[in-house]
Amino acid sequence: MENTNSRRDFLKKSAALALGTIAATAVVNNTLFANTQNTTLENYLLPGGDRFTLSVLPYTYDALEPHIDKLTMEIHHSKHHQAYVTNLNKALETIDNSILGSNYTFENIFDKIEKLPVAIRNNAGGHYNHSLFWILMKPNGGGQPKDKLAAAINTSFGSFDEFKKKFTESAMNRFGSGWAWLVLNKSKLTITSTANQDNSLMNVSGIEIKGTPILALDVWEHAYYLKNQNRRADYITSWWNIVNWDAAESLFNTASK
Ligand code: MN3
Repeated sequence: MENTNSRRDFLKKSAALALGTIAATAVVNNTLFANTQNTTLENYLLPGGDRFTLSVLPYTYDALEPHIDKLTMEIHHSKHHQAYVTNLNKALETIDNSILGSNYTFENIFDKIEKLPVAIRNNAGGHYNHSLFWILMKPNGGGQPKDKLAAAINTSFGSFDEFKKKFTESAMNRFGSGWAWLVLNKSKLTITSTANQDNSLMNVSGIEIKGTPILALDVWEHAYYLKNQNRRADYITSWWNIVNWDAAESLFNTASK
């Protein structure tokens, strides 16, 4: 019992620490969930009590229609994402505490990922990546970023159209299942992609570009197959209409501080 209690205590502490370390989400707490019931970041992306938890989306399952259909959103969130959360919690029960110590934040998990079982790599990645993916979409999104992110994209890629073209190519060229990313590393914006549920925060070989995610696109078939079948290009075209540039801007501003 003592172990259980102390584990719960340190997870609570690590949740508080993570608020500072997963900088990407700090602003999200105050803005993106403002109109939802489940407004706390702790409920969304961090361990709740002694468990990671799946939070509700900041919009309804049909809110992204016609670009992403209701059934896809429902299965993607309530089945696929839930499975990553469930399996992450199971996998964390099996590990030697000397690896993560008392710090169960994503930052620490991703930093030690090479020493952890592959189930943690897949499921912590799955949980984190999807949590970002949801907040980086919104009804009536799309268009272009404004302010500092727009300027940084122009500096890095020449123009928004050139950025969009390169990001789309990266998402199209990811063979099999994975993600396309815009990441920030030392004030440099880069487009990259990762396989499976890997991401650019993971400290492990095979991650080409390290950095803080600013934009995330899931290109697993489960993200589009019901509506688009094999047509990934159509899904990506649709996705540009629902990108939440306010969220991306928040992530960029936090990461570039
Ligand atoms: Mn997915």
